[in-house]
Amino acid sequence: MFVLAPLPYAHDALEPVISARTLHHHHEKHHGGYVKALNALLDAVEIVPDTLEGVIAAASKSRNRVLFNNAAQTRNHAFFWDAMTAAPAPPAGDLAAAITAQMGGMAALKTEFVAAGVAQFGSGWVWLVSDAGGGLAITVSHDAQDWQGETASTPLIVCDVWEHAYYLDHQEDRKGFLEAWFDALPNWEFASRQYAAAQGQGQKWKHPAAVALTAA
Ligand code: MN3
Repeated sequence: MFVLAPLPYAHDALEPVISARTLHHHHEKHHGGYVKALNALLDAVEIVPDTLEGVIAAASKSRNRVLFNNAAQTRNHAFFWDAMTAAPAPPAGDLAAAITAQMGGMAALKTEFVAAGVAQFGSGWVWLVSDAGGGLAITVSHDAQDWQGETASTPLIVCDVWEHAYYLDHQEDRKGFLEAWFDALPNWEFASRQYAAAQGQGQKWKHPAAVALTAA
């Protein structure tokens, strides 16, 4: 079974952009709900890969939509929590240089990232990704869809633009949420590690593997 990991920071650590109330609902109820549903679905399947990435790939291949959605949302949320920080530092090193050279700097990157999130119709995710050659791009994915299987790129940061991510704190102002989020919460140290890993230096982020259940 897969486990809902605790948040890597306190529930009030991301205020005021993401309130403790939102984070409790989002982590325990939404993300926790996906994990619970995922485990229930896996109970009914005979062969279960022990990695979540394996489950997502198998569900995608067998067109098991409901399993795919719960597995991908479990993974998307775990990545989202890890790609934020309560103590942000600006991008540094190779990633900072790439943002300047390819995106025209942080202000231009923010404008493009926010615009992509605003233009996303309905629910989904906005990603900053890198290809194996260090090329940066902003992508959006719909609903539970993750970047896997769509492109060969590596995610650096992501923002959840489902309404449950911002409605309690920002109501319908998705643009305001995205702007405040981009300024305050991306973990650029995490993004730098992903950026290096995309180019073969170090390990990419992976969801924790399934844990074995001991028979009661
Ligand atoms: Mn969400």
